[in-house]
This record gives sequence, C-alpha cells and structure tokens, in this order.
Amino acid sequence: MKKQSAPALKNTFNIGHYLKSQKEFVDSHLANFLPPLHTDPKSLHEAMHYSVFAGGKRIRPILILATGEALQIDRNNLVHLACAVELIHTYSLIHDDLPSMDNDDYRRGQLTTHKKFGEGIAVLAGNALLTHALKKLSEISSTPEKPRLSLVHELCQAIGSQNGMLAGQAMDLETQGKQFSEERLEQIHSAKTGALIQASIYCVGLIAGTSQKILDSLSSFGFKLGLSYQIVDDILDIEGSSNELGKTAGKDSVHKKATYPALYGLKASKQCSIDLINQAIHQIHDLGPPSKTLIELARFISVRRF
Ligand code: GRG
Repeated sequence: MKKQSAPALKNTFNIGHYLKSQKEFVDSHLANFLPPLHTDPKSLHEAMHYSVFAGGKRIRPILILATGEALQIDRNNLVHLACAVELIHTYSLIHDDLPSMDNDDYRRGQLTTHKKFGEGIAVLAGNALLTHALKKLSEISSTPEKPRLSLVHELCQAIGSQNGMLAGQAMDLETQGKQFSEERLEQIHSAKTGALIQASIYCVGLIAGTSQKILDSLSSFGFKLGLSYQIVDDILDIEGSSNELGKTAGKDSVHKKATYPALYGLKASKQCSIDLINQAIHQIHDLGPPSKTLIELARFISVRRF
C-alpha cells in the first residue's frame, strides 16, 4: 500500500489578526503616554497627537511585544518601551517629510504634519515627541535604574549621529544623485532604519535581564531584520501605489536615492530581504517555541505589501 505522508500541521497563526490586536493594544496606551491633548501649548500637543494617530502599522512596538513573548516577559512591562519607540519613529517621519528633507505632502494616508500645522510646529512636534519619549523612558518604575539607563543609552545611540538614524539620514542626503557602493548602501540603510529596530529588540532583552549571549543573538537578529525592513521599503516605493502606502510612491528614483533596487534590481532585492530574514531567524534559534510569533512576524516583514 502506498504510504501516506503525515498531514501538514495546520498553521493556526493569523498574521492579520495578530497585527490588528497588537496595534489596538499599543494604541490603547499611546494616548495616555503622550502629553494630554488639550493642554497648552495646544497647537504643539495637537500636532503630536495628530502625527502619532494619523495611522501607522506600529511595527516597532509590535516587534517589542513579540520579542517579549519570546523572552517570556509580561507585555505590560514593555508598554513604556513600545510607546517611546513609536514616538521616536513618528518624530523621524515628521522631520523626514519636511520641505528641507523629502518634502512630502502625505504620510500614513493623511496630510503631513507641516502641511497640516505649518513647518514651525512640525519641527517642534518632532522634537517634542523625541524629548517626551526619553523623559518617559527614564521614569519606568518597573525597570531597575541600571537597565533603565542602559536602554535610554541604547536608543540614543541608535538614533544619533554616530551610526544611528541621524547618521543614516545625513549619509542618505550626501549620497543622493551620486554613485554608491554596496558597503555604503548597507551602512546607510542599517543606520537610517535598522539601528532603531535593532535597539528596540535589544532593549527588550535589557528589560528582561537576559544573558549576554541572548542579548547578542537579539542584536544580530535585529540588525538583519532592520536592514530587511528598509530593503522592502525600497521595493514598495517602486511596486506600491501612493494609496496603498499612504505616502507618495516612486520618490526614491526621482530623488536618485541609494536603494537596493537601484543597485541590484527588484528581483535580487526581494531575494536579499528574504535571505536576511532567514539569517535573522537562525540567530534566535536558541529561544525555542516561545519565539514562534517573533519568527512569523519576521517572515511577514520580508514579504509585506504595505
Ligand atoms: C532632524 C531635520 C532632522 C531630520 C531627521 C530622523 C530623520 C530626519 C530621518 C530618519 C529617516 C527615516 C524616516 C527612516 C525610517 C524609514 C522607514 C522605513 C519609514 C517607514 O516606516 P513604517 O513602514 O511606517 O514603519 P509606519 O507609517 O507604518 O509607521
């Protein structure tokens, strides 16, 4: 008799439902995390709330929660970190959209902050989100002082001018319209987008008080995942519509930006993002079954369509 192969186990994990429920959890805390909406100066607080709630997938906070699940810590201990990272990310988007940067009219499907509130308030709203995030992080009562200081340090490093987000943005501006090498491209993407994602994941390890070995694995995982995230962002800029993306599509080639598709083409860029995710997943092999959701999320990131 012909042998039947064992039926494939049903994968009951639904990424769509998961992302929706985690986003709702994050959003339910973000409003209280921000300074109250109707307090002075009203225009500034209104612009901060507007920018944060204009939309957004909340991928970084969701990665933080999934990393927490992998390390088996209570997600309530990660709320401050998740909200702070989303505020920092939103600050970067507000400034990235300014006329002196990418000069965009739409973000997250809404008017950009400077289009809605004017350039002055938009600059201040970005600065205020960053400052508020760091203040709130320094106050987390559930995390002892030493790791709390370390996580503020890690995040500042990740968004600063020495290989952090600001470095990446500056290198991005310097490289526009010029020839660039493979190494330079990886450096720009890792700094501009990867570093904050990497630090977000690493900081969960700090809050969990995990071993240096696991911290190192989380760091390698986050590095590869963060780089893959920006490669997919480059791909979507070509393949996605402005409607799907909630921002103007096709701007990278107009601005002659350093991107993976510009250097390698679309097909090789897609393969590269998938390869990076497979390498990333390999890094957290030792975390075992609790990392299942984090792995699903990483896989989704390499093939996301929005
Ligand atoms: C200080 C003037 C001044 C400018 C700084 C910080 C900065 C400008 C730019 C950072 C560069 C940047 C915006 C990087 C992030 C790239 C990226 C992948 C953005 C999209 O992130 P998603 O897909 O977006 O998570 P949503 O809207 O879902 O949150």
